[in-house]
Amino acid sequence: MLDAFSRAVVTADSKTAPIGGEELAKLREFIAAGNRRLDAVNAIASNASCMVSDAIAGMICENQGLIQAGGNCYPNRRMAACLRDGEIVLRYVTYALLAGDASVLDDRCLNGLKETYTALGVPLQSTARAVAIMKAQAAAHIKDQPSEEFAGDKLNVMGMPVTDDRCASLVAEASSYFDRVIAALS
Ligand code: PEB
Ligand code: PEB
Repeated sequence: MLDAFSRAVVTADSKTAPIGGEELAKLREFIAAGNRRLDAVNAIASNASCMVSDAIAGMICENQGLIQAGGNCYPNRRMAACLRDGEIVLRYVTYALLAGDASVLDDRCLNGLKETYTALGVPLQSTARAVAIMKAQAAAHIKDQPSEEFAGDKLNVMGMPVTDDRCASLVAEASSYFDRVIAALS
């Protein structure tokens, strides 16, 4: 498992080069933006249970066969496994966002997941849809701009200090981890 720092070391070592100016500049930026990164992780983690249940509910709203006999969220045992899996995926995305590197997600969550799902008959497209909803939710929560339209009375604004760009680079980075999950299941 790597983070932004160990990744820089491994990359430099593979080139038998010292850690160069550009790599150091990237790490300097990683540190300078560290507090907003922690806020982004906290924004997701603090809303995780609402996000997961909403994402799985949204996936089911769009494909109600999932909760009918023969669907992969039927009976309750499978519904529970599905909610649990949504929570696991979201948790590993937050680890990757904290570390600034996708390896923890790749190695400990995505490695073999498609094969496992295929063997169990878990529908990959529905899983990808739930992950895509979580991607939209995470972006809204990192920006601290979740809308009432989707949240109703569960709306949770963290009240974080707001930057001009609403942490656009962290939104993009988090989105790339969700895209990685979707790509691994396609
Ligand atoms: C991966 N998921 C399931 C299993 C495993 C995982 C290993 C089999 C064992 C079990 O049931 O616990 N576990 C999970 C994961 C890690 C891990 C990601 C990473 C560290 O250790 N069904 C749906 C939806 C989807 C779903 C599309 C999004 O219709 C999930 C939720 N996963 C689902 C279901 C099962 C499962 C197991 C329903 C149970 C399948 C079954 O028993 O028939
Ligand atoms: C499911 N939720 C969101 C989206 C969908 C759902 C389809 C849009 C995803 C996208 O853009 O691709 N929609 C929902 C659902 C049905 C449906 C269950 C069933 C009929 O059609 N916001 C908060 C809470 C947290 C939350 C803490 C409620 O403040 C969730 C739990 N859902 C949330 C967020 C978004 C969202 C989308 C933050 C992102 C969009 C936004 O807030 O504007």
